[in-house]
Amino acid sequence: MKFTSVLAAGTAAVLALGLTACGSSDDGGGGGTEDVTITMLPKNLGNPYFEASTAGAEEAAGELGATVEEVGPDTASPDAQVPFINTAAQQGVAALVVSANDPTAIGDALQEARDAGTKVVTFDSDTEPQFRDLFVNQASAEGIADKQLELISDQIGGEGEIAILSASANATNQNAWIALMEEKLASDYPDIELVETVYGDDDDQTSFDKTAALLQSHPDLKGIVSPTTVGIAAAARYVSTSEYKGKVAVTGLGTPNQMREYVEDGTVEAFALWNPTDLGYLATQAAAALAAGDITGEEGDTFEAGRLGEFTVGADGEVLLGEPFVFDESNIADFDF
Ligand code: RAM
Repeated sequence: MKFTSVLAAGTAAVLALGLTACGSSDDGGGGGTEDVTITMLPKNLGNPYFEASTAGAEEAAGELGATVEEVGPDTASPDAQVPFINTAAQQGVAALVVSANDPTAIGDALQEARDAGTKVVTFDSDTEPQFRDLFVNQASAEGIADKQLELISDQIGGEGEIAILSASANATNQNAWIALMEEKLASDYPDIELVETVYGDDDDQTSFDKTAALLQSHPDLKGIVSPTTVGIAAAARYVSTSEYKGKVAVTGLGTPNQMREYVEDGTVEAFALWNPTDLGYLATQAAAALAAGDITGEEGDTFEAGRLGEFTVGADGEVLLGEPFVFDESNIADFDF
């Protein structure tokens, strides 16, 4: 897939993901989105993935007349987000948009915020469903798991030892993808053996060190799957200047801006992701629709999400952005996030 250079990268990404601009306006029956206050709470600060999702949140808020403030912890530990949730509730913000570091550890804090009238949207990494009004999911967990297995299998010739370098040990999103990858490996990839799963905590240095340790402990390792943008970038950086370059495949989920140099230098053949800017944009549109009373989060509710068009709430209060997209040498220059 190729795009002309006159297209803005964000637009190119939207087109690549099969999403069309629509420009429709909020026509719901609620009180309007103007002056709605939204707190954006990523897993941790300093991760370019979440910087992109917050940029999408700000874009949506600008269109809606709402305001967004991003806050968050430095580390992606299970309950590090609790004080930020408490503060948002005390401030009486209309909606909280959060990527959870743990499915339950922030549950009580979220419930208190909801009792105080704040709508809660999880995006990227969910909590258990009872703690939030909606989950804006980037792609189906099965689709994300399958895509990463296809990539690693292709890159190691369908056989050999692989390891997983994940984010934090409690992350809802990575753990769901890993569980599905384990199941699918057992049923569909009999010649690939998952020898170890390690956790880099979405911290660059920890992920880098865990990569080194994996390669030392498993001399026959043929590939590393890292379902986190922080992990895959750190693994690729380690491998790119090591004896393993060209011998050990690195794939998983990455941002094009962080991975470009490793695709161009041949360390990485291909990896996947969705558009995190669109994800933040959609989550903010959903939060504003809830806050304005246009939707309640019931299955079947529909809302207009600006340039992304209309979305419908599915089972368990889930809204789906789209499908994962594969980046490789042929298209990586076309993206800027
Ligand atoms: C990291 C985070 C995020 C995840 C991406 C793929 O940025 O762990 O939650 O969705 O990777």
